[in-house]
Amino acid sequence: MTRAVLSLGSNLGDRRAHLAAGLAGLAPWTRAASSVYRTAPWGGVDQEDFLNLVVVVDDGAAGPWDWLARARAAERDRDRDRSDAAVRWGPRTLDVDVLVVTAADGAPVHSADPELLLPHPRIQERAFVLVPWAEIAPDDEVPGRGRVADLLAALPADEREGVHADAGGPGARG
Ligand code: PH2
Ligand code: MG
Ligand code: MG
Repeated sequence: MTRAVLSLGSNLGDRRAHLAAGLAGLAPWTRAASSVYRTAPWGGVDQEDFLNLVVVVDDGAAGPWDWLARARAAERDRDRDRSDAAVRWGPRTLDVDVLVVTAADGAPVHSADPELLLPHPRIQERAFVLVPWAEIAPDDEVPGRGRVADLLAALPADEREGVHADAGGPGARG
């Protein structure tokens, strides 16, 4: 079995529909899904708020590149722009990021491939990742960095304050 934690985000078009489709695509492997959060844009680009959530997935046969392929497939399904014209940290119909992967023997998977950096390099800077993750798996370890709940507690208050429970409620099906 490999377990992975994925972050889903959307701030372009019908955000709820994009997230719901992403969740549906990942449903065969999903063990836990956080509720939906409305989050201030991270990264300095002036844009609409995002909706974000986190899922825990597992699949005995899947390696890290399979999780990336499934994430990319979910993005393609929502016509995600991956051209050079797309702004770094700019608006997305659907973004699915692989945060961490754990091998069958419990060992964390590390990857320095620029296409798939594991663990994801910016987890500890992002309340939009840590708040939903801490809701469903606060004791998860980010290899080399610490426990999810501790990383969240260590964030500056203004970063945490940009993340709010979404009125649409859990599961992004509304
Ligand atoms: N994704 C980005 C850039 N900035 N900010 C928030 N709040 N949530 C995101 O998912 C996000 C972002 C590009 O992937
Ligand atoms: Mg991404
Ligand atoms: Mg991203």
